[in-house]
Amino acid sequence: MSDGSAPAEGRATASEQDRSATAGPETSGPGAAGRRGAGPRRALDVGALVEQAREGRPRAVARLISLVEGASPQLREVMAALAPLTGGAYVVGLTGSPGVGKSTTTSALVTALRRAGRRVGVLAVDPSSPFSGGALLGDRVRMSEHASDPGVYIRSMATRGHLGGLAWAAPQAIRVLDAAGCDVVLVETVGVGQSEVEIAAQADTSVVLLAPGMGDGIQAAKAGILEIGDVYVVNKADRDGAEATARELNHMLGLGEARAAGDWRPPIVKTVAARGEGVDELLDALDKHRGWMEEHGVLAERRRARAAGEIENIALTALRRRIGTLHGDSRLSALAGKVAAGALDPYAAADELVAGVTAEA
Ligand SMILES: Nc1nc2c(ncn2[C@@H]2O[C@H](COP(=O)(O)OP(=O)(O)O)[C@@H](O)[C@H]2O)c(=O)[nH]1
Ligand SMILES: [Mg+2]
Repeated sequence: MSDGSAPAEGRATASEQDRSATAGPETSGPGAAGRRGAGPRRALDVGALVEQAREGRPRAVARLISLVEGASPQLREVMAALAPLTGGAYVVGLTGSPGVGKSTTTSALVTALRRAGRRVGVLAVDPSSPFSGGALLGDRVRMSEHASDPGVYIRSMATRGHLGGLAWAAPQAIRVLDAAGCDVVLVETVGVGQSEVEIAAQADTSVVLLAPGMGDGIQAAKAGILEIGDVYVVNKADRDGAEATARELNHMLGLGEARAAGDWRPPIVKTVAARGEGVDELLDALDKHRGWMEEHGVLAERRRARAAGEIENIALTALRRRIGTLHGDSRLSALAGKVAAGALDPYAAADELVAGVTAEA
C-alpha cells in the first residue's frame, strides 16, 4: 500500500504543481491569512476578485480558496458576493482508504466529464494533514494531465489545525468552485474516521471506493460507510478478489432494513480506474442517482440540510473564537470567581457568558 502515500522529498515539487494547476500565487498555510492585519491582503478588492473568478480566471479562483483555507476575515464579504452565483454545480464526494484509487478515479472522471464538455472542479481534502503539499502529492501527479486544461480547477486543501475543520472549510471552497462556473465539483477526501461522514454530508452524491486485497475494505464498511454511499465502486477490478469484494459488499448492503419500492438501492460499479475502465458506468450511476434525487425531492432536501450544517458550523466557529478570546477577560474571571466560591452554578455562568458573547456581535 506504499503506493498510496507520498514520499516526503516530493513536497517542493508538489507545491510547484499545485501552483501550476491553479495558477494561484497563494502559498499561505492554514491560518496564515486569518490573522488580523495581514499586510497587503487588507487591500484586497473582493468585488474584482469575485468578478474574475466568475469569468473563470484560475488565479482568482485559487486566491478565493486560499482565503477560505486561511480563514480570512474577508470571507464574509466574499461569501456575500458569491451567494447569488452558486447553486449550479453538482457535488460528488469520493471517499475511501488511502491507496484505493480515489485520485485515479477522480482523474478518469475529469477526463470523461471534459469530453462531455462539462467544467469540472476538483477539491482534494486531506483532513489529517496540516500541509497542502504533503500526502496529496500522489494526487497531483495523477491530476497533472489536467493541469493545463482551462476547464478544470484542481485544488488541494488541508484542514487539520483549522478552526472548524473540514466541515467548515470544504463547503466554502465548494461555493467558490460553484460560483466560478463548475458544472461538477469532485471532492476527494482521505477516509480517516469521521471525515467520510462529514464529506458525505456535503456532497449531492457520495461515492465510496473499495478495492480487493486491501484487507480493510469491508472492515471499513463496518465503520459506517455502508450508510453513506449512494454509489459504491470496487476499483482495481483487474486484481484477484474484486468479484468477491463486490459480492460481499452487495450482501452487506442487502442486510439493511427492507427498502420501500422507489427507494434508492446503491449500485456497485466495478472499475479499473488506472485504465479508465468502468468510468462510463460510474458516470451513468451518478446520473441515475441525481435523477432519482430530483424526482423524489431528495436533492433539494440534501442541499437544505447541507446549508443548515454550514450555517451551524460558521456560527459555532464564531462562538468558539469569541469565547476563546475571553481567556484572561475580566467577565470570564468574574464568573469563574463566583462559580469557585459556590455563589453561581457553572450552567448559569455559561449561560451568562454565551449571552454576553452573542450580544456584542
Ligand atoms: N491495479 C490497479 N491499480 C490501480 C487502479 N487504480 C489505481 N491504481 C493504483 O493504485 C495506487 C493508488 O491510487 P490513488 O488514486 O493515488 O489512490 P488514493 O489514495 O485513493 O487517491 C496508484 O499506484 C494507482 O496507480 C486500478 O484500477 N488497478
Ligand atoms: Mg488520493
